Amino acid sequence: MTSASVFSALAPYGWDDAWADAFTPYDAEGLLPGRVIRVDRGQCDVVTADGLVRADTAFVTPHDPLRVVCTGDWVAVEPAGNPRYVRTCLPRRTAFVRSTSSQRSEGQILAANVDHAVVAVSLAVDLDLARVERFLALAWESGAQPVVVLTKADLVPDPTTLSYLVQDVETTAPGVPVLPVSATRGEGLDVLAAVVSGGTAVLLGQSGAGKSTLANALLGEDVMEVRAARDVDGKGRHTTTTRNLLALPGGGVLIDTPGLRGVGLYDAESGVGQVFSEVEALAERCRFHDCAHETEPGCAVRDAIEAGELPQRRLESYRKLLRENQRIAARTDARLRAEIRRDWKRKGAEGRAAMEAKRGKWRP
Ligand SMILES: Nc1nc2c(ncn2[C@@H]2O[C@H](COP(=O)(O)OP(=O)(O)OP(=O)(O)O)[C@@H](O)[C@H]2O)c(=O)[nH]1
Ligand SMILES: [Mg+2]
Ligand SMILES: [Zn+2]
Repeated sequence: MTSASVFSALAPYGWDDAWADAFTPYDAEGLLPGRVIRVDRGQCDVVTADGLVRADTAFVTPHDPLRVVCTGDWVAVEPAGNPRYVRTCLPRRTAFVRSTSSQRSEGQILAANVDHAVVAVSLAVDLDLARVERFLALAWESGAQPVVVLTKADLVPDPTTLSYLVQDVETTAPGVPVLPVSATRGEGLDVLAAVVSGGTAVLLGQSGAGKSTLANALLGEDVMEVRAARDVDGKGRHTTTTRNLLALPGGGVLIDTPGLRGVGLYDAESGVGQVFSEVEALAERCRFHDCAHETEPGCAVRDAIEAGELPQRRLESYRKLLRENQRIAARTDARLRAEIRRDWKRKGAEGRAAMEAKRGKWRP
């Protein structure tokens, strides 16, 4: 396969010179480059210059859940065989990771090599700013640029109300564009199409937020299944069940994901810092370096709250997410330490067995 034909086939999926460079050693082995568009129980669909290939991921299923093949990954696939195996996964540029549940400390990777994390928030239900902050912390942490889209803007016909809602989210999301959109009326879609045309975007948000409807609107055809209209928001079962990568006609790549009820933070300290950048900027002006913004004199954060410049809710939310992140980090540390101890024990046992075998004492 010539590199020109690989480029023309894969450029719509985000292939570029840097990926081609990273792939050089695998090219020499005769493997095919491709992008994972869906993962499903040990199998994945990979778009290659040869067309769509169903490949087995048994080769590249490590113990570390953050290194399992995921939608958006660039991989090297065997040119033939039944089944065909994914032989390696190229190092990721970015990765969106959440913790699997609040009880466990394992991370789950939701999408790889994403440039824009588009957080879909439905205007059909009350805004939950704390949830938006949580999504944004993980989005920043992933290395992608976050964008908030307020979906179903047609359900808020009063422009003043809509602009207040946008402002509320904007104060919650410093440095993040907030875009009201309506898939039914088309408002905001041109701006969103322009944003996502520059690379790979992932759509994230609660079930029923309208992610797949947006994906279809951007695609210009009904590729993704959409929930029945009477089953309006939230409660029902998820309509989208796998993460799907789609090449957009106007350029760019979109990953539609199943709705997330919530996202647990996973090692997201710098992401949290970015979501609350105005709080952290204020904190730098506190008299004490380790100010807890409680009763300390000369606290710039409390001053800003009293002056009405910083909502009290923001400070509380900031503290809550920082604490949650520390808990997760501590648990991850504890888990890693336990794994290391287990490893030592195993090595110790193996060493003893080997020695005893040498001395002729060991019985299998
Ligand atoms: N009024 C209005 N309804 C919309 C709009 N976009 C989506 N909806 C409706 O919202 C419902 C949910 O849309 P989906 O696109 O399936 O939501 P989703 O976020 O993909 O949901 P999951 O796949 O379960 O995560 C559907 O009934 C849509 O018709 C919009 O712009 N305006
Ligand atoms: Mg969907
Ligand atoms: Zn302070």
